[in-house]
Amino acid sequence: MSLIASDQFRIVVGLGKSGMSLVRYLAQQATPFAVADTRENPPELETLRTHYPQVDVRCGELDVEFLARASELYVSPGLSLQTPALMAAADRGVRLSGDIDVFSRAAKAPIIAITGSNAKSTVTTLVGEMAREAGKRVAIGGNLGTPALDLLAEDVELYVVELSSFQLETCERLEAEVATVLNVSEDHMDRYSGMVAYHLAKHRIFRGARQVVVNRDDPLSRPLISDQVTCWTFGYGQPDFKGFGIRESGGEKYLAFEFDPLLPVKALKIRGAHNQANALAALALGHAAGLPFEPMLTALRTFAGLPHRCQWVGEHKGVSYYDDSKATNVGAALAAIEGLGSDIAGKLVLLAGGDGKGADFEPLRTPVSTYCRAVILLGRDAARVAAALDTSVPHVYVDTLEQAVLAAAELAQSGDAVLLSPACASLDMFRNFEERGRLFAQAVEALH
Ligand code: UMA
Ligand code: ADP
Repeated sequence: MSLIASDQFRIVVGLGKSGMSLVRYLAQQATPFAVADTRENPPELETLRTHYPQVDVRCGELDVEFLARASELYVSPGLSLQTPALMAAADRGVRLSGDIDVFSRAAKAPIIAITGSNAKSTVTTLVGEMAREAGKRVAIGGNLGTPALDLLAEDVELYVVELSSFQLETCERLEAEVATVLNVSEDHMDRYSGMVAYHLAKHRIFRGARQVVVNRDDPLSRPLISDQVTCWTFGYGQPDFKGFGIRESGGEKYLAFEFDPLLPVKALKIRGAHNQANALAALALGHAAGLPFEPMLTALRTFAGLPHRCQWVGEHKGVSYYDDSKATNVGAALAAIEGLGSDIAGKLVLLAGGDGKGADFEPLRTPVSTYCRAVILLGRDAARVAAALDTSVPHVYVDTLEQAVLAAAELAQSGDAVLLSPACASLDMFRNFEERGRLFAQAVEALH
């Protein structure tokens, strides 16, 4: 393949899952391209060499001269656009783009696009289940599992994609049928210059959207849109026109649309007030996309939640244990503490700490004081978490998750819940949040 600068020549930067999906797509389209990755041995190198031996791959430090030969770079969401070599290529007129732009241009069916600091995977999966239940040929993925480009197929009737702020940074115009920013709270402050930059990245999801879904309880979720764009809302309060919310009828709480109750809250399998908001968001997105209520409500009745998201993993001596290992930021832990704390008879023993990603833990102070009997701390930023909490709630420092579970079991009383909701990433001690959650469940099992 020749490397003459041309309007056609692309370079895929980053050979992980999304990079490999671009390779497959570009090869199928017969678009000339090469691949670069800063790692000596990127995860998909073997796959590329086996199936596309003719493709030029450059591993190790990015070479600006090489990158500048392309008209466009498809940059991995894992790489910051502030990477000096990428900025230098952009200065030389190379366009920086990503897999989501390519996906949106290629997709022929409507797209439901979901971002937010938290609850993306839960809501994406739930909307996918609703569409399936409604008999639609639906493809579900994006940041969640299958890269967006790998979802493309002729017979798909609806795409439901979870998008991260990293993916949205390189997305010029998504043109979703329905788009939402579920909520905005601090995350990834090790990658962004501040909340404004993070917020701007998330709100790129609304570019070209025909309908939007807004969280009434979070002003940062509200886009600036024209009157032509239909706006649906969700939130805990009573809903009004075009709104989903909670209504009481006969002393019972219901998920409701406008003035009509739809489903008793107690029919939901997913626990906590935050999951009621997630159910309402999913209903709003599905309704906007034209899904009928009946199958959507069936999906809500059966959805038991995703692993590691406030997942019940066992009971011991009258204490329930919940794995919320996916709570890798403060906003997520906050939702779990308030959501579960207000839902149980006793108090919470919270397990927190890990890689704090530069976050401010101050917002945890009041909910921890209100709902927690004690806090067990572990990981690199344990002391930083502790420093933000009220000293009236006892703190215990431990070195391992096994010790954490033993300490929690000692302190918890019957009717309490032990909640692993670390407010931190797991990477300082574990391979990923899944491993942290699995080891927690094993330690709980070992109590018996
Ligand atoms: N990296 C390099 N050099 C490179 C390219 C990547 O060092 O040239 C490193 C970076 O540290 C980067 C990591 O490798 O963070 C992963 O990059 P990758 O290109 O190998 O990633 P993919 O396998 O393509 O996975 C990406 C998303 N990862 C990130 O955004 C970090 C996956 O989201 C997503 O599922 C996948 O595309 C398919 O769309 C994961 C994630 O952690 C689950 N997302 C973050 C989150 O949810 O908080 C945003
Ligand atoms: P994401 O894909 O955005 O990380 P998940 O659905 O995987 O979202 O949930 C991650 C964590 O976010 C959960 O473990 C929970 O602690 C928290 N969470 C769930 N629902 C909400 C919500 N509505 N608001 C804030 N945090 C939430």
